[in-house]
Amino acid sequence: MKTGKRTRHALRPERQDVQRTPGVRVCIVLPTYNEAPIIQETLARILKQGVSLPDAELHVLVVDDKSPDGTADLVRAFAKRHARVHLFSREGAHGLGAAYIDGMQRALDTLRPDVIMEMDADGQHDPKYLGSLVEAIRDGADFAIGSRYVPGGSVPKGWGLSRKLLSRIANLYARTLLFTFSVKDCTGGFRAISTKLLKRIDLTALHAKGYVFQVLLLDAALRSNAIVREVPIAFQERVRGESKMRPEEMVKGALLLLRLVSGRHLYSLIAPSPRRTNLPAGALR
Ligand SMILES: Nc1nc2c(ncn2[C@@H]2O[C@H](COP(=O)(O)OP(=O)(O)OP(=O)(O)O)[C@@H](O)[C@H]2O)c(=O)[nH]1
Ligand SMILES: [Mg+2]
Repeated sequence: MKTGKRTRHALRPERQDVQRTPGVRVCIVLPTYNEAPIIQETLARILKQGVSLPDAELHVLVVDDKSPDGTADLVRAFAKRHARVHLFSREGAHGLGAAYIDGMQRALDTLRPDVIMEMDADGQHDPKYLGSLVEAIRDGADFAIGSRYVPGGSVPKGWGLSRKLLSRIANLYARTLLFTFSVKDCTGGFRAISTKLLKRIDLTALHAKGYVFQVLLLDAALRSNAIVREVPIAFQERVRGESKMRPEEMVKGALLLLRLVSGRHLYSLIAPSPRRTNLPAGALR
């Protein structure tokens, strides 16, 4: 992608030295909460698309938080017929971020993927984009974002002005706090991430049970010098089931982000940076 103006988190240019990986294991981590009306259809669409991914072995790990509507039973039944679909039924507290953190760790430990993907189970993320997201990683990116806000990307036509504005404002807020204006979509949840990068990130240190996890994971990736690339997607309307996004969770997420990031900025102001000391550079290592 174009690097645009240099920011503190300016994206590094595409690596020239990266060899295209010959074959990849991809694991989609698919969080679900009350997605019984659509989960089997989503899984079938993913597997159908997976067949056409060149040289890729695609697995799906559904991470369900004891959905009262029986989502897990439907996944279990589906997984009996499809060996590459797996169910992880989480106990205890739920939340999108917590489900991703546990799910990614489970995927890394048990499925040994080269690429981990994030995706919604509710049909809003069209599996037709799986190929371009995986390709972006195979071509040298560490973190590929299915982006609604780059040319060619879009939000659902049915969204009213207030929904569009809310999404834009949330994104602008995140980009400003992260100081990362070269990434256009910081809040979306359709992504491919190289395992190499994920292993450099301490997932348990991301203080995010809820939706703000998406922003904090991107932040952690940028701080690990990830090469980020955005791939345009048309984000679909939810056709069945109900949104779990609650206004109070958005407010809580926004405040948490402010607290974490401003705390960090404050710390970098008061803590001596290597450049401000007169020790030789190597002495601090
Ligand atoms: N395991 C788990 N999954 C969740 C939880 N909350 C949401 N999800 C799943 O995360 C995905 C995204 O949630 P949505 O409620 O659709 O959020 P959204 O797509 O950002 O918002 P809408 O556009 O309003 O649908 C869906 O697959 C949900 O089932 C949770 O607490 N635990
Ligand atoms: Mg949704």
